[in-house]
Amino acid sequence: MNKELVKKAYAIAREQYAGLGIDTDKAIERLKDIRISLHCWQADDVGGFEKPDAALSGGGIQVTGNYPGKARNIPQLRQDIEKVLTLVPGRQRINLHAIYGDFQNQRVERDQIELSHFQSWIDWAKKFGLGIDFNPTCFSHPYADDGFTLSSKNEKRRTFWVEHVKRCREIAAGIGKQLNDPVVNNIWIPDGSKDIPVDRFTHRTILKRSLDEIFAIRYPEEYLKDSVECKLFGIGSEAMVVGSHEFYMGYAIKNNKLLCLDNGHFHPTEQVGDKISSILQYIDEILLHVTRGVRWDSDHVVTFNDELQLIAQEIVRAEAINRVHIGLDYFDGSINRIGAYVTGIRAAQLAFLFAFLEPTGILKKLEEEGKNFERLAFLELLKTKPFGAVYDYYCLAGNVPVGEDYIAEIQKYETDVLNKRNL
Ligand code: RNT
Ligand code: ZN
Repeated sequence: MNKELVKKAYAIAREQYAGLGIDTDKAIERLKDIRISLHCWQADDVGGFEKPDAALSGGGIQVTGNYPGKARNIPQLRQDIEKVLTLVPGRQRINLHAIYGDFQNQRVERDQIELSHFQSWIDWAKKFGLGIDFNPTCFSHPYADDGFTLSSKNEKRRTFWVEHVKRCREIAAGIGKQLNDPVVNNIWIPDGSKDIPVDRFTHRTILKRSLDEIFAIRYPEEYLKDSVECKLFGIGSEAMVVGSHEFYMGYAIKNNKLLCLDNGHFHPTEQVGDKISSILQYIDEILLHVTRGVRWDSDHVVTFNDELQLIAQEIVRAEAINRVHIGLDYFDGSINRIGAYVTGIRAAQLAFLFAFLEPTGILKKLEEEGKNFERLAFLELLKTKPFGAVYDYYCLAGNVPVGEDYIAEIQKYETDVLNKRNL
């Protein structure tokens, strides 16, 4: 993109927004503070680096597509993320799953993992100024093949998973200490049943007990933040998911935990954006798993759609940016995976920028005066204001490709790097 044109367009946008009482420079400053946690699992379809390979299974999640160039080892995955970082403005975080440890081609059972397996990630993250977040991996494992982990009635299996998650917390706290930056450790388990169960109650009682055991150890909040993620249904858990919204919301409120809201984990007509202002009345901080469901929890690449806009608007309107951690959670193996990352990250950033550029004061006043046509008209007009020019300028200032220029960069990476991986 022509730099002078980007600057000119920004100058006009700045004037237009100033007319609405919005300072675009300030909006860009606010956007700089938004750190997005990049889910490492988009680069390799949730494969990880365990030996032997943990084939995605027993997890209530599914990746489709077989686009060439998938990262097959840690150097490749890091190389991909490093590329991504050159194509998006701002500073980000990296979100690791336990199966992505640096196991040096050795078999390390999940109840044996240690901080040392993640040391090379910590060193790498430091080099790139990235924060880290973490996730226990309670799926893709023989002990998850009957669909139950932390809520299992099989005590041997249950204690195995309790130990795994305990170790993940210890690792996460260790990472947080080394980086001097809290790590969000998010617990999602696939537990549930395909067909109508008769004993939901006991599974939920067991899950509660497992979580109590896991959280019995306290770690300093400056190093670790614990989060729990609910789900409505998954593949193979259509009839009941043990860790439902009610379950985890109750648990998080009672035990002072973060609640993770994955916007693919609700009924398609529910809006996560609407839930935020309710949950924030009772819970200090939330974690977002930003995704895009198409008809179901399909985890398509995030786009700048109504759902994402509402989520960002509601956070900004509630002045709750400091209480929200933003992570991405999608996996599309049918397109260039680096392109999937960058498109989704940019969409998430754009949603927050759009929210920062809203004249909320004017809109609130109209609402309080009962001028609801005017409110609606205003909201519609905002959709065609030149926020794209502001985002382009942010990219220019951040020294990353502006607009469609990033597409060519990814095409080049595909030719130079990704396609060579298949030889
Ligand atoms: C699955 C959950 C969970 C996973 C990751 C890989 O439905 O959304 O967050 O996607 O842990
Ligand atoms: Zn999720």
